[in-house]
Amino acid sequence: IDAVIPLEHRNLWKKYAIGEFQTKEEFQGEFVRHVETTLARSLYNCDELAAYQAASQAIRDRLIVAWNKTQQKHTLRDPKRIYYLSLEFLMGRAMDNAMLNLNVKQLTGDGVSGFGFRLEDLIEKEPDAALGNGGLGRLAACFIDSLSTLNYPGWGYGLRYQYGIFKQKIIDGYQVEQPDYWLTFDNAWEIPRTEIAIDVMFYGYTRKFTDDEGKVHRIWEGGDLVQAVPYDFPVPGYGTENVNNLRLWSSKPNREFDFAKFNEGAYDQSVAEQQQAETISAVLYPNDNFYLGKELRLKQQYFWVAASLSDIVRRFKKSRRPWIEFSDQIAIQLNDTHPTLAVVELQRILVDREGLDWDEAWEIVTSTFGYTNHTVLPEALEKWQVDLIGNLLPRHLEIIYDINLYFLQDVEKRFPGDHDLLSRVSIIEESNPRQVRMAYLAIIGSHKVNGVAELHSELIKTTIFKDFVKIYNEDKFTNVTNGITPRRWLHQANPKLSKLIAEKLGGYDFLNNLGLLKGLEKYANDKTFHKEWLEIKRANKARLAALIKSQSGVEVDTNALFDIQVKRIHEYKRQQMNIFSVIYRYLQLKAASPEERKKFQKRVSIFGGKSAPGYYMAKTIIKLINAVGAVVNNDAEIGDLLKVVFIEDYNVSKAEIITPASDISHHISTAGTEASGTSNMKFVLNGGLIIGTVDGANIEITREIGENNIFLFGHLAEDVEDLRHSHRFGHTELNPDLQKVFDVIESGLFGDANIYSNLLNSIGNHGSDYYLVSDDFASFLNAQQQVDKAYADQDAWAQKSITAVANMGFFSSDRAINEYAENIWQIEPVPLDN
Ligand code: GPW
Repeated sequence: IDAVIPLEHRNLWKKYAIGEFQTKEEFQGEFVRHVETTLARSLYNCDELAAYQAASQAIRDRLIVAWNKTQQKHTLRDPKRIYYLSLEFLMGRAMDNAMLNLNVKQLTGDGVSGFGFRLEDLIEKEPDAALGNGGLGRLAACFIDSLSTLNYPGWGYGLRYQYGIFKQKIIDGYQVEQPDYWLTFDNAWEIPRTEIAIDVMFYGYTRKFTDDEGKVHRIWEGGDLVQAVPYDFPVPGYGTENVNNLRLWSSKPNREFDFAKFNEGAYDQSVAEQQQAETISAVLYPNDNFYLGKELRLKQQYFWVAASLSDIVRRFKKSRRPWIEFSDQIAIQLNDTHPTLAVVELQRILVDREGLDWDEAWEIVTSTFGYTNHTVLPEALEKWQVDLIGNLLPRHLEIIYDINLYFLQDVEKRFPGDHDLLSRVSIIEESNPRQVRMAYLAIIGSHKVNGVAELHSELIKTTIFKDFVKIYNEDKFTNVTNGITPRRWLHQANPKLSKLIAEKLGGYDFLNNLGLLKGLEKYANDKTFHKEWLEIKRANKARLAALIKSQSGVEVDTNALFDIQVKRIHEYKRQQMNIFSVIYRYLQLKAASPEERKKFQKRVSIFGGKSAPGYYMAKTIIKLINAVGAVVNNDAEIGDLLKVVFIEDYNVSKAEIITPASDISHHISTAGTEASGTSNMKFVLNGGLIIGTVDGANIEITREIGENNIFLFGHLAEDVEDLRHSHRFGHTELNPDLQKVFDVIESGLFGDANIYSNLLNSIGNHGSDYYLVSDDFASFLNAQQQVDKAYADQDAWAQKSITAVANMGFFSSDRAINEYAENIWQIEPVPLDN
């Protein structure tokens, strides 16, 4: 590259290359320039929003310079790259994270205060990039943070939804959804790349033809074209110059869209088509752990997959390597089955467009992809109707049938005569209507399949993918336990705790090497340290109390035990069990004498989370929580002994306030249902203890931090099937304490009892109690008692909390990404220098 650019040009370029601001004054210069030119404003109308925008532009400039260097280095070295395909990236805010990662937060704060602004206020002006539902989307965000921090050459590919996850309002106790149009103001954190538009086809037909050598081909043609335009989001690493890329696609009408109609004067019709094209990337589907077979969602999946693969293949072809080297250069990870069409698309590109033989192409495909499964819940597994795929993507359906044919032929050879096996593992489910089992396609099209916590990875091998373990060898299936980025979830969310830890450990190295937290263990019995530790917790509780007060008007006592459950609302996550136990506590308080009441531990029971708009049962749970709050919080007799709060519109930026403020948090899914959970890790890392079932990553957390430092309860995964069976065939009485709770709900204490009848009937009253609320209730109440007892001894509590934090090193997303890199992707970091 150097050779083709004349020396004089290079020197001139170097002379004017953008310098990076190093001081407060240099930052201020950039700030003023951006207010005046980028925003076209002046000293006299630079409000807080403008100040946020100018500051973010200045920081973005630095990111872009580092981004350019990183990409240039990767182009020259041409290392093996990892592409992480995820329909969700729940990034949250960018500015605070960028300042911390670039180590310019202090000088930026000083810089803006020179103009009379407070940095905290500017940070608050940024809307969350809420392009995800919950854990799966946030995991993708933590993973790309780690990819950058660890200097791996890795890109994320996703969709640039114009509307992220809806905003939740609570009106009269009910969830009301409002659109999240997050792009109202210019977004400094994205770079449009309108010059790289890619055409994506839908519908059309396939045609067979024979070439000169007599070879038969099939091609796809005659469909509608939509353009995919990339927007790049720089992803800075911490403590490194490395800045990777998150490329999100936006749909635009094709350049050559119906000009004929336009000229004929049918403006309206041609514009309608244009709008349809733009619809594809318009909105994130708001379902978590739930599959909905909508055509527009399938269009989103193919649109994103086709654009991403076209981009990846184009980059590969620039290197002029032979196809056989494709998987030496490229690894692609499928974040759940949402991008599984990528398997089919790559096979189509290689066979139909590049002319490779089927087998040669298939070898490349399967050595390129890895598939991560995130759930065993049957209602979450994607199964697209054959006809829907055949209509939208006719050539892909043919390829799916061929993949299935060759796969089943192999199985038949190895297990002759086992026709049950063949129908069980067929990609096509012969139901009415017929369906494509996307998880099976993903397994067959990948060289590695992983679950996201040990128990979960065992469960997929023994339940939903059992037959595939028999067909392939066992080591196609592996585990990579999830992790979280300590940069956002400790350093950014909890600066006080991060600072205290740094003081004890002699620096911030633990943010790049979380195992160093182990060094805190020697302070676990240090009473002076306990005081500092608890004081920070108190300050974080005060920060949350202020948020609660400003949002709901409820005043909470920071001396009370803060008890938190924030996550998507789901029957399997059992917020209903939690609120039932809160009602039980309220009944006990009411029944107690004033003297006895004084012995109760004060609690604030805090809930937050969104329900899918169409999930009736989850919405009922939200209503019940709010109704209980309305009664309890206004009961003068109870006062500060118990408060019940629902924080509306739980999102990443609120999680950054909520997580550090917890004393105890709930991770109480029915055993075997929560694949991993990641908020459990965030809470413990911030010095909160957890009450949890023997499920998902709770199990490994227990192993790391010690069983004395966690409150486990409930039936084990291995017992769940039997219990469900006994519900169906035996007669099971409701747990008597739970019965008391149901009685008071039915008495109308929390409003019209009819509102709750379906919820209660799903558990009692011969309901199936599929999630074992009644079976686990006694053990749950007992665990709550243990929590109260333990909290009464604050030194013993601090000791547990410190010991737990000291042993959380394993749950860094850096560890998870290193495992993926080594065992699945076979990629190496690209060093910074030379
Ligand atoms: F159903 N998860 C999620 F598997 O947040 F696709 N949304 C989803 O739609 C799915 C999974 C899916 C979560 C799991 O529920 C959680 O246990 C896990 O920690 C997280 O994915 C990241 O692996």
